[in-house]
Amino acid sequence: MKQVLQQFMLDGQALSCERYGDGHINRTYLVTTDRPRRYILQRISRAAFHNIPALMQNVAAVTAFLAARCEDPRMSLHLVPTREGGLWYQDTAGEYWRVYDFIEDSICLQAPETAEDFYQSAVAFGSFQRMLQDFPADTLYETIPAFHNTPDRYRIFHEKLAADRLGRAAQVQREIDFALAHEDEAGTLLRMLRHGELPLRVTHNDTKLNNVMLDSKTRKALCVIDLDTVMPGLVAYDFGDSIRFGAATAAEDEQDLSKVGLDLALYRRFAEGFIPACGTLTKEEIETLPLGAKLMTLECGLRFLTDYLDGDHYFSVSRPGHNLDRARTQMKLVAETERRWDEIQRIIGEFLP
Ligand code: ADP
Ligand code: GN1
Ligand code: MG
Repeated sequence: MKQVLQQFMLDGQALSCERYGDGHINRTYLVTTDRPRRYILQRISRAAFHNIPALMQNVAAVTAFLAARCEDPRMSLHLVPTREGGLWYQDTAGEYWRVYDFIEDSICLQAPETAEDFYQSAVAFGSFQRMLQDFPADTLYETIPAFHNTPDRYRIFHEKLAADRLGRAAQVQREIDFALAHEDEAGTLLRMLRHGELPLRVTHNDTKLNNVMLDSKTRKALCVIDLDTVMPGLVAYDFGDSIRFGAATAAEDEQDLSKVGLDLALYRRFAEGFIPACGTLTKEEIETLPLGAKLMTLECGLRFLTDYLDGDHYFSVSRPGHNLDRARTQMKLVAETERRWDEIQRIIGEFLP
């Protein structure tokens, strides 16, 4: 790791470099130095991203755009260049590395401790979306093509199911049946987009609570992180993915499904923060937020199940059956969303113009 760190313009000598955080995609390290400065070092996932130089151009453009609009430097991510002035370093094994300033005096939560924490994350993601309204969307490279194209996720699921490389399908017939029973509705948002009923915006696309930092003293929203999937998308994706993760009553990988439900007070609190912070949303955009929550949860469950069938190549796992446990919580959440659909619609209805 020393050799990797030497490539970057760090302030001072690196003293330690340890695994950090709970992301499922990149390999993240916290770097301390002999100065007060700390850094985040990341090995960018080659399983997830197939053109990392183009991804890094996106990240550099988005961070520069946001930094110009935020008065506090802790409010946007800051990339540390390599000694040659580059955005990343590629090692002899072909792995790509990047370094960010560590966002000091901040917290990153795996679940909201209070409804106010979740509200603050909603303000952060809504403001992020609003600030990027003037970003030139056509300059963004699509880091993961068809990322939230749920029908395309089904296409891949069918492929992996047919291959059944590890012979796992027979043991997960219930989950497969659940996925298949929901396939018909997977294309609803994309159909609306195609018919011109919803605008394409620049969205974050991975709005988990642990992709936002809150100020540890004020506990106010500070900075949105994990910008690898910033691409054109629908506002319902960002609303939906936040609800999927943060309004759930249990962790994404909870094994006791009786604990997995949807907290509608948190759902409402998120809407209260997110919708006004986005600025101008159309009536149709607001109306599709509940569907965004349902489809993002369905899609995520399907992706976990697909990765389980394929041998756990994509998401980091730390125990056997981890992706299957995750798929099960998402499916339970979809079922809960359906059971409470009228209440959910009513809540969002209160925000219609
Ligand atoms: P992944 O794509 O694997 O989720 P992230 O970029 O989200 O990777 O980073 C993983 C975790 O590392 C985050 O959830 C957060 O806890 C921490 N982290 C990432 N960047 C920073 C930063 N600049 N300052 C402080 N913590 C960070
Ligand atoms: C991944 O990178 P991370 O852990 O913030 C994934 C998201 C999933 C999420 C499920 C690039 O997010 O799409 O919703 O796991 N990111 C990518 O927890 O695939
Ligand atoms: Mg992350």
